[in-house]
Amino acid sequence: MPRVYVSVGSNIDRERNIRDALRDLREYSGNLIRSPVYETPAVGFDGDPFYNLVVAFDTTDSVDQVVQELDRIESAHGRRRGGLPKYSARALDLDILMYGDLIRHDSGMDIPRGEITERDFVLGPLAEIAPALKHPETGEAFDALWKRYCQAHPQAGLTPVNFDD
Ligand code: PH2
Ligand code: MG
Ligand code: MG
Repeated sequence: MPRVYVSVGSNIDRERNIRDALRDLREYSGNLIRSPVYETPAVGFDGDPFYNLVVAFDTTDSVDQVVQELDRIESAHGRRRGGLPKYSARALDLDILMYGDLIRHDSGMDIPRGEITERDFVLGPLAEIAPALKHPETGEAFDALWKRYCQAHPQAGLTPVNFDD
């Protein structure tokens, strides 16, 4: 059964939206693993800081079904579909990072997601919950990728947040 990894972010009413998203993801998957929650400066635009984390769960659903469910949860929590510039404030953003070792970069899919190796708020939490797991395309373990990222970006700032859900 494939394990799915999902990046979770919010910078609008973030406490409530992250909590609601975790509840819905638990209800959907039954076996949610989550990283700590981090406060991170908005990347790519001037805006309020985000809460970000990464979650994982095992599923028997297809990748298309998982993406559809993530879209449904986003929409249920104030996320308007379509028309959102890539870099803008968002109530809830659920981005699928990996679906088992699937590689699929077509028809709107970017799996494994390029952001995994580009964003501290994705790679850091991912390396925490899956340190020994290997990137499906490069074969490198996420703890090694994160170590290298931190060496290359000594100013990278992930601030852990106390978050009860
Ligand atoms: N998501 C974006 C754009 N910028 N910055 C942070 N810190 N966290 C995000 O999740 C994020 C962002 C677009 O999805
Ligand atoms: Mg995103
Ligand atoms: Mg998104």
